[in-house]
Amino acid sequence: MSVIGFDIGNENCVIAIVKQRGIDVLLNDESKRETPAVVCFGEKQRFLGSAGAASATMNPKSTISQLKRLIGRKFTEPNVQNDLKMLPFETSEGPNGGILIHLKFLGETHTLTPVQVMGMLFAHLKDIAEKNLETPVVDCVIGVPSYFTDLQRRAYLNAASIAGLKPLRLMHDCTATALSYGIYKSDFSNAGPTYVAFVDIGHCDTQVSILSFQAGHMRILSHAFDSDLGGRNFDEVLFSHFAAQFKEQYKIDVYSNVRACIRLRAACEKLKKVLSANAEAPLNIECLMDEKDVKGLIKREEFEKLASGLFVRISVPCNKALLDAGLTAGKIHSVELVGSGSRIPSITKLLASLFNSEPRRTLNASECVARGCALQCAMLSPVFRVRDYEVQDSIPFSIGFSSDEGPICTGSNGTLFPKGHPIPSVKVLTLQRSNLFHLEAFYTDPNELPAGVSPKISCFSIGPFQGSYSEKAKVKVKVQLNLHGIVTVESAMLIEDPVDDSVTRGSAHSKIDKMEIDCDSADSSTTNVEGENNSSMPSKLSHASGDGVVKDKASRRLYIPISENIYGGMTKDELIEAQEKELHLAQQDRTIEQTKEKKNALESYVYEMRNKLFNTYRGFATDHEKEDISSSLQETEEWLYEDGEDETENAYTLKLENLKKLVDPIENRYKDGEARADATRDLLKYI
Ligand code: ATP
Ligand code: K
Ligand code: MG
Repeated sequence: MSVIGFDIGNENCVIAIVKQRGIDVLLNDESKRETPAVVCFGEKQRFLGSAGAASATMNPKSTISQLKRLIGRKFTEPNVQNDLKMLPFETSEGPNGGILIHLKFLGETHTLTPVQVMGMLFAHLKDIAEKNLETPVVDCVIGVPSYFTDLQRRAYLNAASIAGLKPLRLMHDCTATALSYGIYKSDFSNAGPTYVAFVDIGHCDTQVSILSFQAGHMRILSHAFDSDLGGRNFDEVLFSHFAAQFKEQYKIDVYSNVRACIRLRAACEKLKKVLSANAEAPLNIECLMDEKDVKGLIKREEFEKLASGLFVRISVPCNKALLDAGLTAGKIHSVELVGSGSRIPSITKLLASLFNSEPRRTLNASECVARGCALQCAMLSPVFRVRDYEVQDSIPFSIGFSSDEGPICTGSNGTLFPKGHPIPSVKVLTLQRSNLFHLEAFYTDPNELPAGVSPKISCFSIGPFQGSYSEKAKVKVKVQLNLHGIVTVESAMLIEDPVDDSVTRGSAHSKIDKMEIDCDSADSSTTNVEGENNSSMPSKLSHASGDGVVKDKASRRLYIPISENIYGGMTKDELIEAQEKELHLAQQDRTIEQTKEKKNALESYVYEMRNKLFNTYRGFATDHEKEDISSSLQETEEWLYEDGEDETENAYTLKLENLKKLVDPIENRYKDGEARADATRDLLKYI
């Protein structure tokens, strides 16, 4: 069983694997270490990853990219609408407020969710890994941005499950980076923690995390981000600049032409990369539109001026991360810069002045997330032995719960897991209920969330209760913030007290209720929270006094059924349907691939035999045979270019078999002849 780490970027994906001696990054079909996050629906088959990116300009309307931007988001979010304007494929609002992607494929219209398309990408990455390793790949750890909501995390898990993967953990990108940094380092002082800032600037986002390292242990102090600022924003600055320039200079409006937009954007990205290493860069695009060739030039200084607003924005999450970590720049031992978007030279300058220390590039900027994920996967897998190393991560958003009877008063605004709370964590709520009730999970502070994100998370129905309770019974609900950073209700239990022989069941209950009501009135809460496996919360927030009864060994516990409704999420049936659809599409692609292979095999057989017939096999066939075979080869060749151009796998196989029937006797004669000649030679040797 192999352990794998995936970095699913908005632009590039990286696959890393732990080997006995270290970590390797796997190469894709094109021997590249990064695989574009693109799924293209071609004329007959899907093209995934590198092949997808290669077909993008040919099939703009059916090439799906920037999935990370779309997954688990609402169609009407302003940021989503902005992104969709730049993407050439067709979309609409789904029944649950999500995004639907519409495209034509194999003569049918398909409606897909971003989760389904992400599932295809995962399946492709799984495929690359399996081809490399020649073993099935299931267990994995997947990198996610720290700002991902509960819904987006669940969406990644669903996409992975569509592909047949089992994520052992969704790991925050910067935490993965920090793990690949910290686990090998042995020079942390024992005197106290070493603080390191990680800045990851990717294609669409900027993430900053501050960590505290000690021997054998790393802890996240803060996660900050701009979920809407990455390399692509710099491309856009160049794009608008040249679009305006070309409008004036060449009288063309690239915005009116989808293909011209794609080509100019791609050229601007290249230009930006050239400017990272050169003081100026030229832009030349032939036949951009209206049969006009365009030319331009830009100096690095001018680019920096155009992008000055973006540089200012990078400092915002950096300062936020320091503030949330409770540290000043002077306390930061080093700043590690990763993500390929960070290769713009001015970014290094900016960070140097902000943190008062020159940023370092100790890690491989494009591979560190995947490598860290692979390491974490090895640590979580029972098959691998990895040195003991503790990774303590935290959630970036405060999460609270409310029930039908109003907010569950714990922290401020009903917060149960405050921002910065460790992952994973469990808390137990003690409630008084007489039958089925609901618990709502929500983000308690909208200001912490990326703009436009809904604070609603999920609703859990707890019940019905077995038996009837005329008065409120004590219910213990175990709420979990799991390793993926997702909140769930783990279990709900009805606590029945031991029935004293002399007391009836009903009266035993009213006795407890009274005690709980006493405690409720003391702090106007019907809730009692216990922190289980973390120490940062007081173990009791309300004055519980019924403890003696609950802890009584003889009390009975009855499990109460729980059902969950994830706002904007997928149902189990939808997931199964998506898995079946993916299997079907993958099978279709495989059939097309096999058909291509069979067609190629037939084609090369024709050429090979024509050649051999007049050379190698010349002396082994009669003139009549040669004529016969020759014309069959000719016929097959013509068929291949006409009626047989687009045939089934079976048709090609059959043609090949028919040709072989004619050629095999001659090939056999030739082989016999060769064998006899060999035998004669051997014999001569011994004479
Ligand atoms: P994200 O992390 O946002 O999901 P990602 O992980 O796919 O995206 P990366 O691969 O880290 O993103 O970075 C891609 C970005 O880096 C692109 O915008 C690309 O243009 C930019 N980039 C790559 N090389 C350079 C360079 N030499 N100079 C400037 N920018 C570069
Ligand atoms: K990446
Ligand atoms: Mg990235």
